[in-house]
Amino acid sequence: DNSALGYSVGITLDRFIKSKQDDFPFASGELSQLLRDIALATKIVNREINRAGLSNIGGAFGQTNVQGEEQQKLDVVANIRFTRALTKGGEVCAVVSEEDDEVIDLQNNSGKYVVAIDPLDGSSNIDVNISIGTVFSIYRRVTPLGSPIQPEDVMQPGNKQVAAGYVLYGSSTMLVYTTGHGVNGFTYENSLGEFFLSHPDIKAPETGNVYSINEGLYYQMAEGLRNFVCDCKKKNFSARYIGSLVADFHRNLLKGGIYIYPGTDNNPQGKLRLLYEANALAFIAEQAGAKATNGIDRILDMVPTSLHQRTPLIIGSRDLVQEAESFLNGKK
Ligand code: AHM
Ligand code: MG
Repeated sequence: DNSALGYSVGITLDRFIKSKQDDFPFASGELSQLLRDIALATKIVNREINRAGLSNIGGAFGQTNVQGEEQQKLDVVANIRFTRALTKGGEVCAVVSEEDDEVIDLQNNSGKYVVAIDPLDGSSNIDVNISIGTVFSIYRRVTPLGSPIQPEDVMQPGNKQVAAGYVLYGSSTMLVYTTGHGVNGFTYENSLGEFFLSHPDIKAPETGNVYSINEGLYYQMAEGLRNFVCDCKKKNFSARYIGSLVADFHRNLLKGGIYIYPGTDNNPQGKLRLLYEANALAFIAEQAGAKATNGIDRILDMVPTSLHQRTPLIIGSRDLVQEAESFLNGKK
């Protein structure tokens, strides 16, 4: 029962977005519409994911297309679905996607917003029926409406995000997002085809006893982080690592814990991407009272220098992130 929080029970995502829009009568409603566009694409992608295991026997289900072509990979399908929704919606002028080397210029110079997206994250888990996710960031363009998009429209630091969210395709499908006024989570009801507010005003625990890191990288990471990992073990923390960023992040956000993707000897900037992975989750983390750093700087203050730039990521419960930073910087 959410009534104590001022929400009626059973509020749908559409209604929730509308109720927030009503707080800003002079706003144009384009951001609200953009969020709805993303939610609709999410439902389509969710349907494709649910069918994924059937794709090899697709012929029997009429799923091979008329040309008899092989099914496209799910991450490619998700990319097409999201870019199509963003193109048709009309609020967006440019998209940065993990699946595309270059910025996608939607040739819509009246679009106010720029979207950075990882349409389907957790590639190693896609084929094996394990939780995967979508991550997105929304920025307002900085150059004048009506003019062609410029690099500065897409290369904005995370602290300029106007909204960010993720979708977790897990045992249930959830959409979690922020517009800078707290974090709210919605769970998908399959038979009704609707997201319902299930996790209003998410607040992350200040600490926790879960650490999430690919320990296979142990001998390649900084000594300070190794010491932090050892400290977690000494404290009898639980190790939990799905290998899908959204799923690992979501668990730690709700239950308390820390996720680390470190820089390594071979990859000093780690693996994760600043523009469409780290920034969105950092914004959500901070809005929920958690923290995100690259070990030196706040993620949200990093000024991007390239589209697909990587960054080490330490994210999660406030106290644990501070602790990891102290170890990393040799203060412990
Ligand atoms: P991807 O964009 O190729 O899917 O890679 C990102 C994923 C994250 O979801 C996950 O946290 C990380 O890679 C896992 O990497 P590793 O297998 O090196 O631990
Ligand atoms: Mg990814």
